[in-house]
Amino acid sequence: MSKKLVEAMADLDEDLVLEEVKALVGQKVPAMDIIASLQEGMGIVGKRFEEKEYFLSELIMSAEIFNEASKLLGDGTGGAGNAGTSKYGTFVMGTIYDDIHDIGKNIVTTVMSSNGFNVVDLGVDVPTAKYVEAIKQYKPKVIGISCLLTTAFDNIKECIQTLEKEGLRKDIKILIGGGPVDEATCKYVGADHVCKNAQETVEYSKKYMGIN
Ligand code: B12
Repeated sequence: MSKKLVEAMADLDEDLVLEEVKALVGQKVPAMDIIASLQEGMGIVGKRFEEKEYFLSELIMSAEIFNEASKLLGDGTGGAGNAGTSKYGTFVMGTIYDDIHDIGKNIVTTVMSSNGFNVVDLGVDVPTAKYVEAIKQYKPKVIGISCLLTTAFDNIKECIQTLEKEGLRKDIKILIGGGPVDEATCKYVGADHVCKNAQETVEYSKKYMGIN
């Protein structure tokens, strides 16, 4: 973890963030480690927002800085999937309805894609019907639901209950993730597993699909 990068991200010092990311890339620090520092900094931004030290404009700025920094990491973050060209099973991913946060979702989809999964990215604010449709169409082995808002936990729950009612739950694993999501959330919404980052998502999915 780069303390300098965490602090620069938390302080929304764009020049310093970009400078530090470039330096870390130059030192061959893995993209995932750089993302972990940026994510930690975003967590502090969130806390400052909660404490009313930061406002919505700062949240928006943090997302812009994160996206600029991600561009320096090449294939490590951002962007959509590669449906149809992969060697492993299909992973369908979206951010649950009423929630438009997509930075973490994009990192997970890109990392899954670059690890050989066939990724179908449904975008943000995804209604249950879209998950239902995608599962019927793409027959994924694993689906991911991203959620950054505690107020949207009930939406995940509703979505999973609907998948069960429609008989679509049997052969798939449902992963959830996003800042405030934890084991208790996983139990509450009825998901199979919670992942804290993209690498964990890759490892869990490979294990489930029997890939070494
Ligand atoms: C940036 C940001 C925004 C940006 C989002 C831009 C974008 N394009 O995504 C903007 C400005 C739009 C925004 C808006 C809002 N936000 Co906001 N936002 C954040 C902030 C600061 C960072 C989120 C982020 O991108 N983190 C970095 C990424 C990399 O981390 P991540 O998402 O957790 O993803 C990683 C893992 O969790 C995991 N992962 C993520 N998803 C998934 C899914 C699966 C399946 C798996 C396996 C893994 C996985 O892998 C990722 C990579 O490691 C957080 C603070 C925080 N602590 O998270 C608040 C935060 C989430 N926001 C919050 C709030 C309140 C809002 C608003 C309601 C504010 C408002 N008053 O309008 C709106 C809601 C809009 C909506 N309807 O969705 C609150 C939520 C509080 C709560 N209890 O629910 C937070 C926690 C801030 C706070 N502490 O108060 N926000």
